[in-house]
Amino acid sequence: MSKVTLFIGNKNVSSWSLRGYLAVKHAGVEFEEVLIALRPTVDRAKLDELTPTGKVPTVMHGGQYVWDSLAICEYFNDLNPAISYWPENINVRAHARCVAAEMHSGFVALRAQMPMACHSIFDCPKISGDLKKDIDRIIEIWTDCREKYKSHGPYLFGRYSIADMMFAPIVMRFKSYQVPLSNQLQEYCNAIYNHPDVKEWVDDADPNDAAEPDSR
Ligand SMILES: N[C@@H](CCC(=O)N[C@@H](CS)C(=O)NCC(=O)O)C(=O)O
Repeated sequence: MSKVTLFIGNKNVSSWSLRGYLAVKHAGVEFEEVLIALRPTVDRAKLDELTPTGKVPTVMHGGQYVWDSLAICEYFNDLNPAISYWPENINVRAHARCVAAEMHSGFVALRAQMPMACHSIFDCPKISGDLKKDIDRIIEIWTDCREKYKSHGPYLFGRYSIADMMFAPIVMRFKSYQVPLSNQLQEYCNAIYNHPDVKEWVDDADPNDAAEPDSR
């Protein structure tokens, strides 16, 4: 396979980068990781020089740029037909694609008010308004998935999939902001924290990279 390079932001805070990283790691390929600083200040010159959109995650594979976390997930799924990235059954796969897309395009209040900071623990803020709507919807999605697919494994659709990659940064946020969850959902969160690829990301993350409410 030609060389894979993954451009990411600071691991403690760059939630979109985490999604791209999980997609590349799941493929089991060797890759070079290039950190572009978002903290303490954004290295705008490097972002603009090394990525087509000035954003991370971005992958460079051979001559091909792939930017945007969901496109990176789909690219590695296409490259590795023998590795499961989506559920096999077409209806379950449609469900998984819906919730992954919903995460990718939504939850703006949650992203702004509870920025990811893998190593930090904060007091739970007052959960009301749009933040409450976002959290309630995520709890609804996760509960529905776990009830339907729990007999197939510990992840949203039983086996680990792109849906889990998309929601992994939400699991991090729920831990940091101590969002109360049912036992069933706490078990799901534990499965994500204990996933080897997630653990490796968190272990590498620098706790000194601070979180700010800015929807990263
Ligand atoms: N929709 C994009 C979002 C990418 C994104 O906003 N990345 C943030 C870091 S987590 C970024 O590069 N920010 C730099 C900037 O906008 O200046 C994706 O899914 O990859």
